[in-house]
Amino acid sequence: MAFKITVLTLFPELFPGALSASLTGKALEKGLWELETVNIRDFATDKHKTVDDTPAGGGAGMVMKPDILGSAIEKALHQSMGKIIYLSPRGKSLTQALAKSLAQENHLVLLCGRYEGVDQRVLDEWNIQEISIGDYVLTGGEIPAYVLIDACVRLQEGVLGDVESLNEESFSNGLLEYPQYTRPQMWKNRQIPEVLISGHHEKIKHWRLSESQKLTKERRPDLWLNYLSKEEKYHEYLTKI
Ligand code: 4GY
Repeated sequence: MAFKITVLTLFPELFPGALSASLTGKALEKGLWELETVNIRDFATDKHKTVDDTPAGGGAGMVMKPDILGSAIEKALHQSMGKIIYLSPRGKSLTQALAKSLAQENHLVLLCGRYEGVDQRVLDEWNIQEISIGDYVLTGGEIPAYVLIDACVRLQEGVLGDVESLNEESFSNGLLEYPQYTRPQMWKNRQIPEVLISGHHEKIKHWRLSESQKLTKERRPDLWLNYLSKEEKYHEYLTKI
């Protein structure tokens, strides 16, 4: 059964959007994943198609109405107990590990908020998991939905070619990617590092690992400490005494 994504949004025209290009687009055409959009506005019941209202207790902006969202969610869940996710800066961080776990679900239902967000009772009613793509505030959940979908779709079987699949190891080892080069060998007086044209595969492997470690140490001390504790703490300890 193909990996199914249902996006609940006020802007269904944004999908598949960027996801129709390249590997994710090819995979969609091949039926390796399935995309369904539900237009939240279709469930509005008044003649103005109202989907939002002012916040209880006062304050700026508008809140998405629970009754309308509830109908949209019930439609999305017809015949499938999909996992519902709300994209929000309050959520737990989207990591490669979380993407791997979500990629194993059969059906994800992604709720995209706008304005000040959705009525809390909707999140409580379905015990909806909140996921954040990072510590910044966007105008809606649609771009975070692209991000989550892309991260999960590329993990589906058959989406990446063999060559790209091998490369998958890189973030999974907890380190940042080593620098990549291609021809020409000399460009603007800059050479490709000698070792990479040596044809010496062991030396290349060692160079890449050490570049990955150096970059991770410099740029992402958080990842570096985690890497050390997982794979090297014991070794580090032995060499220091
Ligand atoms: N950051 N990670 C994010 C976001 C927009 C108003 C609630 C984020 O996931 N989502 O900034 N979302 C807001 C827009 C409703 C979500």
